Amino acid sequence: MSYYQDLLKQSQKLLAQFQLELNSLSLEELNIKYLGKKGLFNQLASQIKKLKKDEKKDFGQVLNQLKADLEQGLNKIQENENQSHQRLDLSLPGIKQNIGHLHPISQAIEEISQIFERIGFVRADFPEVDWDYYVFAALNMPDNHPARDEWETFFVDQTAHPKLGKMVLTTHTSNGQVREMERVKSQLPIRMINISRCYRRQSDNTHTQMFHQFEGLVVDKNINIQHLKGTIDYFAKEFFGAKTKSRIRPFHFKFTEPSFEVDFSCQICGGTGYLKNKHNKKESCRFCKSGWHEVGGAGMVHPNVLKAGGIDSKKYRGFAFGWGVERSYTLKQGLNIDDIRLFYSAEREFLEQF
Ligand code: FA5
Repeated sequence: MSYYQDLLKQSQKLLAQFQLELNSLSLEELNIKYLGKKGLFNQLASQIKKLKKDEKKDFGQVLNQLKADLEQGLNKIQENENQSHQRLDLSLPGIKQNIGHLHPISQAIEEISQIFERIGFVRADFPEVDWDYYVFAALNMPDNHPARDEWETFFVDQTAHPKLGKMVLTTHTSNGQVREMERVKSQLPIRMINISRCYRRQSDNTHTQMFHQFEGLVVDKNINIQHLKGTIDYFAKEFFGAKTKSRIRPFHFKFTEPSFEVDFSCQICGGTGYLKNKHNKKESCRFCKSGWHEVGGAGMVHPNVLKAGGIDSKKYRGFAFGWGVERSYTLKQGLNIDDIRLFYSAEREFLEQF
C-alpha cells in the first residue's frame, strides 16, 4: 500500500471514530480532540507534505471534505444543546408526577363500610370460595331446589365434602349469614356487614361475572321490619344524599320471610321518572324510566336459617339485606354510568375520573 493510500484509510478511520464518539464525548472534548491545534485532523493534514505533487491535490480535497464533515457533526451537537437550553424555563411549575388512586369500587367499599360502622355494624370477612352448604343449603335451599338456578353458579372442579357438598365461587354474600351465626356461637346480638366479591355466569351492561355485594345481618330480640326499613333509609341518605327515598317491594327469597326488593329513588330525575327536554317538555328519564332503581334484596331472616346457625328462632329474630356495590355506586349523583363492565375494563380514561 502506498503512503497516499495509507493516509486515505486513516482519514476514513478518523471520521468513523468521530461518529462513534459523537454521543459519548462533550462538544468541548470533541472540538479539542478532532479540530484542536494538536488535534487528530491537524495531525493527519500535516502529512500532506510527504505526498507527491498530484497526490497532494487529491488529498487536499479529501481533507477539505473531512473537515466539513467534522464541523457539521459538531454544529449539530451545538444546535441540540442550544435548543435544550431554550426549553429549560426555570420559572415553569414542575411536572406533576402521575400518581395512582384507589379503584372506584374500593373507594365505594370503604365508604359503605364507614356508613354502617357508624351505626354499630362490624365488618366481617368470609371465604369467597365456599361450600354449597353455606351458599345454598343452610339458606333454606336444599339440594335440587329450583331456587338455586337463579344464581347461575360457577362450581369448583374438586371432590365434594361429604357434609358440606360441592365447592362454589360465592354467588352472593349471604354465605356469611350462617357462618356469622356459627362464629358468634349464640353470643348475640349480631350486627354484621360483609362486603365481598361474588361470581355469576352473567355479563351485560348491568351484570359482570365478578362483582361485589354488601350484606347486612342483624339478629337480636324484638327485631322487626321497621328496623330493616330504618337501616335502608339511613343508608340511602348517607350514601346517595339527604333527599334520596327508599322503598321495599314484596319479593321472594328462600332465606328471608317476608322478602323484599329494595329500590332507591333516581338521582338523575330526583325520583320523578321524567326530565325536562330543551323545549321544557317532560320526557321519561333515560336513566331509570320509573323514578326508582333496584339495588338488591332484603327481608326478615327465615327461621330455618336461624336454626341452621344454632339460634332459637322463638327468642330471636333478624333482618338481612344484600345489595350490589357496583349497582349502588353507579346510582350516585352525577355519575351516570350506564355500563358497569367499564369498572373492570382497565380503561384508564374511565378510571382516572374518580
Ligand atoms: C341476592 O343475591 C340476595 N342474596 C340478596 C339478599 C340478601 C336478599 C339478604 C335477602 C336477604 P340478588 O340476586 O337480587 O339477591 O342480587 C342482589 C344485588 O346484587 C342485585 O340487585 C345487584 O345489585 C347485584 N348483582 C347481582 N348479580 C350481579 C352481577 N352479575 N353483576 C353486578 N351486580 C350484580
